[in-house]
This record gives sequence, structure tokens and C-alpha cells, in this order.
Amino acid sequence: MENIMEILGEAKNAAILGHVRPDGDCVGSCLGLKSYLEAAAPGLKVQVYLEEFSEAFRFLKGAGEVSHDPADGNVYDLCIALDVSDRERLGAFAGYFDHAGRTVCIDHHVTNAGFARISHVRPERSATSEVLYTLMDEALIGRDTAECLYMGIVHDTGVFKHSNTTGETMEIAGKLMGKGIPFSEIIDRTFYEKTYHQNQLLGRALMESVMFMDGLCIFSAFRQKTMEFYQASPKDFDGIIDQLRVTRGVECAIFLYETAPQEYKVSMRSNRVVDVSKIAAYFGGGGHVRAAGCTMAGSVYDVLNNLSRHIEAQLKEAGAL
Ligand SMILES: [Mn+2]
Repeated sequence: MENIMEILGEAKNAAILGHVRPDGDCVGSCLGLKSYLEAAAPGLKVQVYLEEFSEAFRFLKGAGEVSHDPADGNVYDLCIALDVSDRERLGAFAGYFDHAGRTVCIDHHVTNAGFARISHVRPERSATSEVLYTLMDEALIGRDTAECLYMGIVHDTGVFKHSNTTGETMEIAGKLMGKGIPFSEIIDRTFYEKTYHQNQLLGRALMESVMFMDGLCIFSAFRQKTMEFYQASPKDFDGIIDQLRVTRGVECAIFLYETAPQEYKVSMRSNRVVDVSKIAAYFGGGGHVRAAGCTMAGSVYDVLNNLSRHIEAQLKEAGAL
């Protein structure tokens, strides 16, 4: 596919779907494509369906018209899934996909095996928002579309920092900036901004963190009574593990929070050596080499003892201990 217009055909209406627990790239892609099609295909009726998403993305054009209803009875000529790596990830909205006349998926996940009739998957691209840009006519990209796509790229690259960021990513971001978008504000308001509450929890997690294994590891944990005191929910913990990870000298960071008495949700990050996905998989979880998670039973110290054995074994094997 060279241009997004190729997929429209005779369609009079289209549904745009993203993945469960929509992130910045997912919301940016969906709203960016909707806003683009309003300019490029004015006759086409477009409806975006997504689960509830972060309040911070509300400023994007069209955010207020997103439907959260998985079964409104509408059937579409065309269904476009964005940033969705497999059918399962459509969650409750899969029905719109299954009943649509034609299905298209535009994505950048290397694991996407092609579940739609037309798949356009570009794993070398940092974000689905970046893939979409390459399928659009530059002259038809307005400021609203640019804001959406820029936000998507910012989120999936961790503000142009992750290894998926390429020279082309930066060129595309530059083109989007040229549309007159408030780029500093988009980055601060949607990526870095924390509520007072989240900052208090981050502060407390850092204050109470403990380094072990000669400073190669660090952990922090929230027990249920502390979470109740702050009325904290899991989304308030975003960013804590990343701050622990960048502690000087640390190879492996662990953050735990209690989900039920003596049961902990475990997040792990590593910097160079430890494959945390292996450890998470051993305890029934999963993830990536440098970022993974699982759920474990026992006290904080039971959990840490169990994890430490695996971390230590990997460090020894790599000659780092
Ligand atoms: Mn993405």
C-alpha cells in the first residue's frame, strides 16, 4: 500500500478500532486517521471505537466523539484496525471487525501475523502514527491530524529516546512540527505530566526503595494499606519502575504492589544484562527482554528472594557478578 486512499474503495462508512487499554500511539493513530479522512475523503462517515483512555488525550480533535459502545448494532463497509497486533487485542470491539465488509490493519508490531484482509505492517517504524504519516498526502495533513500523529510518535518512542527512533522518525516529527502544533505542550501534558497524587506515590516509592546485591538491584513495594491510605490505583504507579531503573549502578529494578493479601503484581526492568522476560515467564508472566512482569504469591521478602535467585544466576552466567 502506498496511500491510505487505496483502501477506501466504494466504502460509504468506516469504523476505526484500536487495541485494549489504548496508549498514546493507539489513540493518536485512530484520531489522526479520522481527522485526515475528514479532509481527504469528506463523503466518508467515520466512527472511532476505543476503550476509555487517559484524560490527557482529551484535547485531541475528535476525542469527544469516540464511542465506547462495543455493540451499537452498526455494521460498516470498512473496518480499519490501528496499532493492533492480533485479533484478540481488539477486545470487546471485535464484532465491528468481524461484521465489516472489508478489513484492514495498519500496524508496526513485529509479531503481527496479518489477521485482517489487507495488512500493512511496518516493524521498522517507531509507531503506527509514523506508519500512517507515510500513507498520507502531506498537503492534506492539517494541524489537528499533525497533533494526533506527533503525540503517537512521542509516546511510542518515549519522547524520541527508545532505540526504535530513526532519522526518518525525526524527519517526520519535524514535518509535523511544521504544521504549527504546540509540540512542547503535547509532550509535557500527555507524557510527563503527573497528578499531585502520582508524584506523592513516586516520592514515597523512591524514599522507601532499597538497593541490594551490591547495588546492582533496587526494589520498592506498596502494600495494600499504603495504597488505601493514598487511594492509589495501578495507573498511579506509571513511571515508578522507570525512575528506579535509572538509578546509577543499577542493572535490575523491581517494583511490587499488593493486589490481594500476600499477592503481588511484579514489574521488572533491566539495563544491559538480565533478561527479565525469562524470569517473568518462569513465574507465569511475560514481556520483553528489558521490561516484563508477573504476579507472585507470598510476602515482599518471599517474592524478592525468589526473584533474586534468578537475577543472580543470570548475572553470574554473564560474568557480571
Ligand atoms: Mn504502537
